[in-house]
Amino acid sequence: MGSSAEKKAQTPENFTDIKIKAPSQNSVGFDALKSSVTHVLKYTKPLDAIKASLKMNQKGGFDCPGCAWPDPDDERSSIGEYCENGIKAMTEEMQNKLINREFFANHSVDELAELSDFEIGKSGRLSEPMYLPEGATHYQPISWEDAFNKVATHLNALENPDEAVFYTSGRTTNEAAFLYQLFVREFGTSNLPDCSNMCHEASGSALSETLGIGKGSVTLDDLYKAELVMVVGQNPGTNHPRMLSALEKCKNNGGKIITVNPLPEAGLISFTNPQSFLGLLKGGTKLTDVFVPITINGDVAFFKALLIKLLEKEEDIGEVFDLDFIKEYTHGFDDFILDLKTYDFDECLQAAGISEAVFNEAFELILKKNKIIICWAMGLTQHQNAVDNIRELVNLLLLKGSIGKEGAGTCPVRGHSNVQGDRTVGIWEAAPQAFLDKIESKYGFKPKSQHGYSVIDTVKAMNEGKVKVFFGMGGNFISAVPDTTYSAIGMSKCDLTVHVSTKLNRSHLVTGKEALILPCLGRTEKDYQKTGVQVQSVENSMGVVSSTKGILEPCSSDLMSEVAVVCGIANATLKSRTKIKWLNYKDDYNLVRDDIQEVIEGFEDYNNRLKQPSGFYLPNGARERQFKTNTGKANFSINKLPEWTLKDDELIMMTIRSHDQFNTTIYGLNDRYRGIFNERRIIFMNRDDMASRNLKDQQVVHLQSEFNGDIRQAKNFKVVGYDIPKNCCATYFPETNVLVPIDSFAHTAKTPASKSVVVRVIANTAN
Ligand SMILES: Nc1nc2c(c(=O)[nH]1)N[C@H]1C(S)=C(S)[C@@H](COP(=O)(O)OP(=O)(O)OC[C@H]3O[C@@H](n4cnc5c(=O)[nH]c(N)nc54)[C@H](O)[C@@H]3O)O[C@H]1N2
Ligand SMILES: Nc1nc2c(c(=O)[nH]1)N[C@H]1C(S)=C(S)[C@@H](COP(=O)(O)OP(=O)(O)OC[C@H]3O[C@@H](n4cnc5c(=O)[nH]c(N)nc54)[C@H](O)[C@@H]3O)O[C@H]1N2
Ligand code: SF4
Ligand SMILES: [Mo]
Repeated sequence: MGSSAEKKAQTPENFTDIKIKAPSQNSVGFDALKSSVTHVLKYTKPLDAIKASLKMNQKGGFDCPGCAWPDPDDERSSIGEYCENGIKAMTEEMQNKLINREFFANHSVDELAELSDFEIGKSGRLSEPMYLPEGATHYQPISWEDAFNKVATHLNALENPDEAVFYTSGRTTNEAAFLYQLFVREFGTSNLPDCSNMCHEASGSALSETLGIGKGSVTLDDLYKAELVMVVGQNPGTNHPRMLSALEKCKNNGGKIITVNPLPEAGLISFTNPQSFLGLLKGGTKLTDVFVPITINGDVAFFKALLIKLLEKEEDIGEVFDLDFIKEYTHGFDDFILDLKTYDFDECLQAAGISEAVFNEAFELILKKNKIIICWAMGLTQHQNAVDNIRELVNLLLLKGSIGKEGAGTCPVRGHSNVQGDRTVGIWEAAPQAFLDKIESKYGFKPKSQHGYSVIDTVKAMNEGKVKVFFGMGGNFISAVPDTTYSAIGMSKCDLTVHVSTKLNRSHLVTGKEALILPCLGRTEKDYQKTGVQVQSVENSMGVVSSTKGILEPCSSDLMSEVAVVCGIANATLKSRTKIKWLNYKDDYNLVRDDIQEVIEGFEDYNNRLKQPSGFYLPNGARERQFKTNTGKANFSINKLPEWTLKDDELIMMTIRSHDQFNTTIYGLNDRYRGIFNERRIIFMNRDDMASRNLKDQQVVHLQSEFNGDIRQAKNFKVVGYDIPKNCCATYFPETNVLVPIDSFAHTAKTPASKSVVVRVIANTAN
């Protein structure tokens, strides 16, 4: 009998010898160049890396496998359109080591599970399909055909198609994602959870309701032209580094920046553009004009305080609100104002945890500006009241008429490089009926209308024994989802777990009774099919669809493209009952795009328009002031302050990314900007909170979270005194996912509340 699923799902609790320095005041510059070069030399063939980097994010090249930040529409830098973390994402995929049958013969699943996520990732690229039979300790090789038949046999043996779940992570291209959801719907379920459920789902939900489109409204050009950009709950210096160049351009054009974050993140305070020689000499541009050190989940309170004061000024002196816009384009203004008047400014300020002086500085910047962009990411979406957070910032934009005009609007900054595109082409457990009707009329089968499982629903259904087959198209489900122990128990109840992956990860080790690893091509690699090397497409955070084409030879001849995997499995599973010629698509991806253009609005002439060097914009109603909401107008909304009652010994914890990881892929053990080196098991704490608990720097503690009476525990973290508001603390994801309660999620959007986990810090008396 091997280790339990719960144990295998845990990251090891040992320390790696921490070094601490003062946090940086500046981002990028020479250190970033140094870090990328070190990475390239250590893990790849440097010549390939240079060749690939010159094609990354270039017209006709491949799309960076990192985040979803857009590329400029017009000119692209010839030195390179990428950042330090783009290079790391690329080199992670291009590793010079391969994982093959010998590797798996030499290492049992239990043994691999004892490695850290960093070590697992550095084992190399998956290079051939592998199978873990029931009761076996080691994975063994399997042919592609047998693997497809195994999946088909399991799927066809289910009593009900809803006993299968098909997860997607956001790297999957439009072509693969469209076919995947088509297969799943023809198979008979809408169980299509995706990483978006844990990410920007709350943004989609709030924006659809208020502005009629679940995506942001701005373009890159708008950012350059904004008078004011607010960056709220986002750490672009690490997670969307090239956004800093856009912010720099905005500043050079006279724009101002307000940053709202519990942490003074280096990237936002000041930035040295590595592609600007002058910038390197000058030592950087100061980006943030006003830093608002908000308490975790204090955002509704902060925005309300702003709204209250704006209303006062409007009533006093006028010309603060855009009354013409409000009259012509919005709904619910009077009710919104009535409700706003019931709130007390001082209470809001206190709940936001900021001083009146800081508030006034931010307020003065906002008061006179009419071209405002608000950017946000996980700091707003991963709370129980995440949808309120976003609806409240929309209220501010509506009062200012800051939507649907140049230099103004909403900018939810998306995570994975094609997470937005996946949703556009139908990866959605709650797809709109109009989309399902289109599928029916095109393909002649009736997709299930009833909504399927989201991520949270999936984990619960697994635990209830309702899921027999889990299929993951990319991603690392077990490490990404909340409540690791509970989730691992659920996963182990499945009969078959399947992962289409480029790299080994913990989800391959926490399995159902049987498991399959299906290795696929990455973005950088050429996708050879019958009609030649295939082009695919992706959509970035600003709704631009562009092509991506790999340029390197595949790292192994036994890899398949995601498209080919979907076609193979669909063909093996649906056999004669399908209405679709699955195998044709894999020979020629143009055929997939022909279908997409028939089913999804905005993709007219897809194949031709994809040839345009910068791609094409998808339609966006909010950008045109056409609000496709239930009222036909942009809706004001009424949002309450969250109610927090922390007990004396409790803190609110946010689980965040270090500078050296891409989600669950750990590039290295440093968090350079925050001054942490060679350690991930740390907790950032306010020094007063440390003093009141008698905790010293680097002291070892255990963390406990309590939710609805259940206690969850994570052992061994080193305390790091940091510039973070009182009663707040921060740890890295995924080490502390074990503490995030499965039932703590955003109302209506079900995004896990992984930025507001109530914890107790318990000194380890053994040290
Ligand atoms: N290099 C790299 N790039 C990435 C990723 C990666 O892991 N590594 N991940 C990708 C993905 S999938 C995503 S979704 C994005 C994530 O991008 P981010 O959302 O920037 O990532 P997080 O580290 O989760 O950071 C959240 C930020 O919100 C702040 N914050 C936390 N709670 C609150 C709050 O209550 N209020 C406010 N105002 N701020 C708060 C934190 O201090 C932190 O600065 O990045 C994408 N890009
Ligand atoms: N506590 C806490 N939990 C979180 C978050 C948080 O902030 N805090 N953030 C959440 C967010 S925003 C997100 S998006 C999720 C991320 O959840 P996921 O998307 O599931 O996780 P990743 O770590 O991005 O997935 C990495 C794996 O994807 C595979 N992969 C990489 N490239 C490709 C490819 O091109 N094709 C295929 N098929 N596979 C590939 C590799 O095998 C790699 O191991 O995690 C969420 N979980
Ligand atoms: S900003 Fe994001 S998409 Fe652009 S190069 Fe960096 S990681 Fe890649
Ligand atoms: Mo994400």
